[in-house]
Amino acid sequence: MNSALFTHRPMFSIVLVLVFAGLAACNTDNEVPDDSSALSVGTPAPTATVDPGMTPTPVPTVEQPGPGTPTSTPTVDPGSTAGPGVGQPVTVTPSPTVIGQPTPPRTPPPPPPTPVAPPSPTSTKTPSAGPTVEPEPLRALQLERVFSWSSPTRPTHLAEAPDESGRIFVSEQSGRILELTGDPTSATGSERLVLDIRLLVTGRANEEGLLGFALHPKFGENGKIFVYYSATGPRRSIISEFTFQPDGLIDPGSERKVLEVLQPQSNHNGGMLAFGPDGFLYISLGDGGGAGDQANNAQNTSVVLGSILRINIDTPGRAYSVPGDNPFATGQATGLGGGLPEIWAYGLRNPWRFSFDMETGELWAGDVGQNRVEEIDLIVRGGNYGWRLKEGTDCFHPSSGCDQDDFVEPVVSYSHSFGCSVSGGYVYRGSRLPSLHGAYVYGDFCSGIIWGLRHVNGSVQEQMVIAETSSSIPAFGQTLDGEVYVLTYSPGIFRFVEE
Ligand SMILES: [Ca+2]
Repeated sequence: MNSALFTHRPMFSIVLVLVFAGLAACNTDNEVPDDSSALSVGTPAPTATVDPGMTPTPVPTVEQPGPGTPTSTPTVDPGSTAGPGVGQPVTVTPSPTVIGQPTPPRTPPPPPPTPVAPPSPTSTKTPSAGPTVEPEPLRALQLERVFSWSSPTRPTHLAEAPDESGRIFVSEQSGRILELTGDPTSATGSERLVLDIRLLVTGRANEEGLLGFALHPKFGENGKIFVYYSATGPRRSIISEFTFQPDGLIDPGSERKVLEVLQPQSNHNGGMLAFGPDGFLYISLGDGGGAGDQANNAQNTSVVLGSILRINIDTPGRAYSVPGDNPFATGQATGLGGGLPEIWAYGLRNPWRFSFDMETGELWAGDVGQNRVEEIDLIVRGGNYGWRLKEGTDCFHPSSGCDQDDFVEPVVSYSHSFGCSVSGGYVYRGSRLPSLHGAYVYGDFCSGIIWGLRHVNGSVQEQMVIAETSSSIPAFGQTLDGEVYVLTYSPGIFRFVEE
């Protein structure tokens, strides 16, 4: 049954108000979402469902920026000193097969993000049974092109099917998903188009499009894939389920809409989808766009904008249900002390990419800043990440004297001297690179800088620039063996290598 779209009525109203308020005049800012947070991993996925309390209503649409995507207007926020906005046409130096090779150090050298008091770890997930790797100190790495026969255009995500098939998929912002087959390091392989919904997806703006996808944890049994895309009439974000056919292709006619969210502006759409170790689907949504979150959506828990949501999509007969242990599962959408039941964490500006540490279950996110600071967060249940009162560790609104006590501080942050739009990555759990094992890898869309961050027992133990590229880096991907891949506009997909 195709149906069930929803928008909480309160939000629907607010969105409409925003639309008519003519926020179009807002500056465009560069932002990229990221992921963060420590989920209570290891806890049995509650199957109890709490009625969201919302009846499926015609879902309004909203748009969000693509990877590091710029706002509806592909213009760089005048206030930004950084490079081109994410997702914008960025001048990329034709990259050789290997990027990151003898690259002259940039000036000024990227300063290590400022370590900030990290949120207390809440993850308790049992480490997965994998090869035991003794971590070595972080070191500079090179980037080697892989899947050399494939050059996805404006890639947004890469993931491996969570079964034994070894199937790897990569999405393009325009609305296509490709399957890559073959040894990543071999000279030959194949690329197959498995889904093309370009006619459903709008890409009018830099931050809109097919922004993310997630394969169902039981993909091997049900062949389900969830896709996040932007649509028009009205402008909205749609999260839909599709099903693979026996021939290995996704049936475009199998769409079942799970959630629709009106978007007042074309930028700040979040767009990441991922299943947590608890089996629930997590969804990132930006603050609604424009600049400065003029409507204060991120701090308003009666709207889903500026949040990471957590829902149970395995609910027979319903589009989805809300896990009983969501922070506002039994609350009312009244703001103070309550909120929409789908919200897992809020106070986020544009959490473009987030991911779960496949060993600890912690939820890492990169939240794209406004004009000055990019941040990496560990997302915890019910956490308020501070936007728009704070941008990273700085006060934003008000510009001084902002509340310093009630927000979860970033794990690390960096100024726009080193980029302009953070692309959250993954914790490397592969066995090939001991120096990267257990380190969270993230980058900046605008500067092409990639950092490694080792966070141990709630503290930043190590952090350094592990690679510098001349490419826009919209996102990273990870395969089941823990390897981390770098998606670029160079074009091409890369992996880290030593020496
Ligand atoms: Ca923040």
